[in-house]
Order: sequence, then C-alpha cells, then structure tokens
Amino acid sequence: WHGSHIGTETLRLVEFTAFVERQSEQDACKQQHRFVHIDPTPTTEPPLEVVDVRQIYDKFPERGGGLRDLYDQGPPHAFFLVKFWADLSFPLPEEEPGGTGGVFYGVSSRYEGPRALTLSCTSKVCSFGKQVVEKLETAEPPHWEDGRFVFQLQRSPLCEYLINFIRKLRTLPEKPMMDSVLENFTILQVLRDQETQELLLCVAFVFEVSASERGAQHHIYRLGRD
Ligand code: G9O
Repeated sequence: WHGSHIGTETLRLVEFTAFVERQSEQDACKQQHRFVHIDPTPTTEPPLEVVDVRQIYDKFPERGGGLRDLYDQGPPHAFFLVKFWADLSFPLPEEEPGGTGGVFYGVSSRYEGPRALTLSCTSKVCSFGKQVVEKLETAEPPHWEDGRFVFQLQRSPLCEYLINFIRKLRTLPEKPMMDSVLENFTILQVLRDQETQELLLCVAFVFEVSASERGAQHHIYRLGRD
C-alpha cells in the first residue's frame, strides 16, 4: 500500500482535530482553537516517506500490547507516524475576563472505509515511553455516504492528564523548553474492528510546538521495518 494518507484498503483517516473551545460571553458563539489538525488529504499528494519503526520503539511501551508487539502482529501497511507541530498560541481561557466557565477540550476524528463494522479506538498517552493514560472508545455507528461508510468519534473530551499537560506546557517561556518536554511525550492510537479485533490502523503521534506565526503543522510517515 503506497498511498499519501493514513489508511489501508479497509480504513482511512479523513480528519483529526484536537481543540479547545470556549463560549464567548459577548456574542454567545463558540470560539475554537485547534492544537493539531489533519485535513482531508487530496489524492494528488506524493506517497509517504517511510520511517523505521525500530527508531521509535523506545517512545512507546514495547511489550504487552506495545508498539513492537503490535508491529510483529501486523499488518505492517496499517502502521503510521504523525509528527505534529502543535499550535499552543491562544489566549488562556483562565485569563479571559469573566472567569473559566464554558471551556471544553476535545478531540474529533473521522474515518471512512468500504465495510460496515464497529470501530473501536484505543489511545495510549505515554511519558518517557511508559503509558500514563489509556482510553478505549467506540465510534458512532457508521453512516453510508457517497459510496463508503463514514465513522466518527466526535467531541471526545480530552482527559484531565492531557488538559493539565497542555496548561503546564504553556507556562514554559520558550519553544525549545516546550520541545524538550515534548520529546518524552507520545500518543499511540490503535483502531480495530471490535467484533474480530482485527487491527485496522495504528498511528503513533510525536510532537513539537509550532513557531507561533506558522499555526499547527504535521507530517505523515509510513512505519516500516526491513
Ligand atoms: C502539545 C500537545 C497537543 C495535544 C494534542 C492532543 C492530541 C490528542 C490525541 C487523542 C488522545 C486521546 C486520548 C485521551 O486520553 N483523551 O482524553
């Protein structure tokens, strides 16, 4: 499989966003800031570069369902790496006049594929390669749209660990300090067919902060092993 996006013949990631939102008291509308974002990719993009999965083993648990075990079980073409440059430059909700009310941290993602299945998503947040939070979610039942099934995990609340992590990160004065903290912070997501437990996608996320004027960026790689 040599596409330019995160996906296989069974499941493809269409969109991914982690955001903070607050209700504005003046105009009663929601203001959203995206920390990270993956847009639907045009199919004209070049094929993805490959990163050797062994280079990132130590950033995740290896055994007991960790990255090495998962990759051993395969299928290898379902493994991807995303480097995010997160945009943390937004006014602190806490600093807004009127207090902290109405702040929501969430993640929304969308996938598509040819099979109607029950999609489960496990997320492992890791610090120094050790899992600190694990979350298991099930996508909404898929709906049929333009000849394929669409799966959504909408507005899943970010866990307290991640909210506190982002808040603390933002108190650091310089990008290099934030980046050195982020060197030891990773997230692993595994998507499976809930009934058969077949692994459909495995995505490893690593992070830096974006230079403030550039906004959120990302780069996607395939994970390989010769
Ligand atoms: C620099 C930090 C940016 C944070 C981006 C967060 C990406 C979120 C990926 C999904 C994680 C879900 C796991 C979980 O526990 N959610 O609460």
